[in-house]
This record gives sequence, structure tokens and C-alpha cells, in this order.
Amino acid sequence: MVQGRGSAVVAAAVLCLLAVALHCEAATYVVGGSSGWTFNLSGWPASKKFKAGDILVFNYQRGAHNVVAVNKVGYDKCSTTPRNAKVYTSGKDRIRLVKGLNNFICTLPGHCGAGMKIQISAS
Ligand SMILES: [Cu+2]
Repeated sequence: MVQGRGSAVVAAAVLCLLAVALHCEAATYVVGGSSGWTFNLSGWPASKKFKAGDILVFNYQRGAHNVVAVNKVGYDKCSTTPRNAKVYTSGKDRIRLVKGLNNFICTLPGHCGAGMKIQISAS
């Protein structure tokens, strides 16, 4: 009986530690920091280590911009590629990173071409 209770306490402690560890694993990043989602952020990812599952928060004035998750061709050519690329428009979009390259552009006319694009590699 006493031994059973001890095991239960140990099991509970392990579960708590696991919960803390899992919670700590996914980080949240505000794209562009206080500037938010805007032009010429290509240097912003440089000092950070992104992991799959991390969350990017894109803050911008709703209607002034959007966020489109494109592939590498879309990023390079500032085009909505693939055609069914997801378009975010809330002004406070939260997007979970996948492993590998994550490419985001703004598809309002001229914005991507003027540098409103970001490419992030997640491990
Ligand atoms: Cu824009």
C-alpha cells in the first residue's frame, strides 16, 4: 500500500516534468520584434535557432498586409506558389513552423518585391 502510493507520487512527478519539458520545447517568436511583419526582415531570423513546432506571430495592421505560406519558388519569384498556398489576413497570425524551409511573403501588390518576405529554416 505504502509502496503503491510512492510509485504514484513518482509517476506524478515524472508527468509534471514531462509537461514542463514539452511546454518549453515550442518557442514563440514575434516576427520582426516590435516592428512587426514589415519590409526587409531578411536579417531577423539570423541569430535565432528555430525548431519545427515553434510558432511565428505575424503582427501587422489588418488589411495593410497579409501573410502567405509559399514554397521556395513562391519565395524567390514573389508568387503565390503553390496556388493553394494558405493566406493569413488577421493581422495577428500565428503560424507553426514545419521542419525544413518555411517561406512567407506578403502578396499585396509590390510588397514582396520590395522585400516583404521571410525565409526560415527549422530543424
Ligand atoms: Cu505587405
